[in-house]
Amino acid sequence: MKPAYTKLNHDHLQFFTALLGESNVLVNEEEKQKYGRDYTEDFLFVPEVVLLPQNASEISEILKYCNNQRVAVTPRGAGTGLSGGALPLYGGVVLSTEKLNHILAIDEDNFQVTTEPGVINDELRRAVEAKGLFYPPDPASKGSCFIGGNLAENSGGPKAVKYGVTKDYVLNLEVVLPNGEIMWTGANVLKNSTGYNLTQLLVGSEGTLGVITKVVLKLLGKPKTDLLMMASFGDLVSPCVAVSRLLNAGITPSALEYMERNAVEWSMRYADVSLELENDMQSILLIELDGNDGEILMRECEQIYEILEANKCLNVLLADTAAEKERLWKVRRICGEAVHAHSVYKEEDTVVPRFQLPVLLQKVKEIGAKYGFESVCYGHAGDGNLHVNILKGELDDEAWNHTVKHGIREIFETCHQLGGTISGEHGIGLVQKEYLDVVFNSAQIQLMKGIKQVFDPHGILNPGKIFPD
Ligand code: 2HG
Ligand code: ZN
Repeated sequence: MKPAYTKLNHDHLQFFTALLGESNVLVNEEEKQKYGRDYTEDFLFVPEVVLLPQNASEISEILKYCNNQRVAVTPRGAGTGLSGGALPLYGGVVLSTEKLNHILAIDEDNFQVTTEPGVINDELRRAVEAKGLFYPPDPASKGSCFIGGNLAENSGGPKAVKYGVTKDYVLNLEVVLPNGEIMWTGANVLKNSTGYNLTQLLVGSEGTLGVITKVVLKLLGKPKTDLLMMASFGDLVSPCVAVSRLLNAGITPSALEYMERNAVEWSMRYADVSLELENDMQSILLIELDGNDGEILMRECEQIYEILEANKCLNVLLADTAAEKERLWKVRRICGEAVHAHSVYKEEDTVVPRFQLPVLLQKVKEIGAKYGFESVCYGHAGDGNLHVNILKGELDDEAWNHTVKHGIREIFETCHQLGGTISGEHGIGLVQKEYLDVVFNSAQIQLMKGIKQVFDPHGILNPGKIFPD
């Protein structure tokens, strides 16, 4: 049964205007439409109002009021998400965190940064780098996505293979609960065995348990140098085999990114970058090494050459300037946008233990052939995290809306059988919730729903996400 939420009326809008000021309450249709989309497929869910609070106490007042009035509230970062997490399914309020956009303190002694959620990932990274510090998680959309969205989805990115994902850097959160209560979840320390770990429960909870208003992140020292190689292969799976060999040889690259040919070509065209590709190239692997000693990296690079050669590599290019590295990275980072520009598509964020990646890749293609769809794959080979982009192409609406879903289910069942799961870094949100039963039984889903009930008994916060209808 769908929950019934209160529709907003004049009194509600007046309350919001008195609290936030007119300019922070958006009711204009065109503006509301902008907040009704994210990067997920071509969905549009228009909210009844968009609120732009500036601090935790305003967010507390909004949530307290909406909780009492049973108004649906959908928190939103930059709207770059790929699982529909920021879409206001039931209308109501979109609560944008864009005005909580300050880096509050960089603690150079303790290697920590305290920031608000509306800061862009790359701005934070650059601010700490200016002090010789390093915040590794760098999703492809780092130039526009917010730290708050990264926290909500537990985002990864290319550096995860060496440095881990967002959750590995979160020490403490200030969060506003649906009843308006403001609290810190942990402590600004590197070790903590004090009670349940509310901090990590909130990370990756997709804005369904509370609104994060501040975060304390752990930092590292900035590596002094890096190397980038592009290896091309004449088939689809050899790069994934090479990845395992390379890691087994004791080398831990700071990125191991996979792209199949179509992804490379479409991204080159979309980004206006030209690379020389061999005629028989079917896939590429980007390999980045980082560290403090260039000579050590060069030695590892030679070792990598040997491993690649032994694993059906056609050619290796070593990017020798910053501009060349940037060009290669641009092609990889823009994949999602390039595919989006090419065709309507559904994005599946599959993840398996990395040794199983060749098996997954082959199964994805077989399942595509069985159900009649084409896919373009790219992703984080070092993490076993493959983004499977299923293209609408020539498929009719019936096939797109129904048949393809059976294929997606089969892909997810394959992930599960291989010891993996249905999202590595994009979240369940709206688009994957109907497949949650592939990886969780009803006892597990009930346990999670129970947690949601404790935090949000009236179900006002980001309704319609994660759990199947
Ligand atoms: C990718 O690997 C990303 O291309 C896209 O997962 C997600 O950064 C993003 O928004
Ligand atoms: Zn990714």
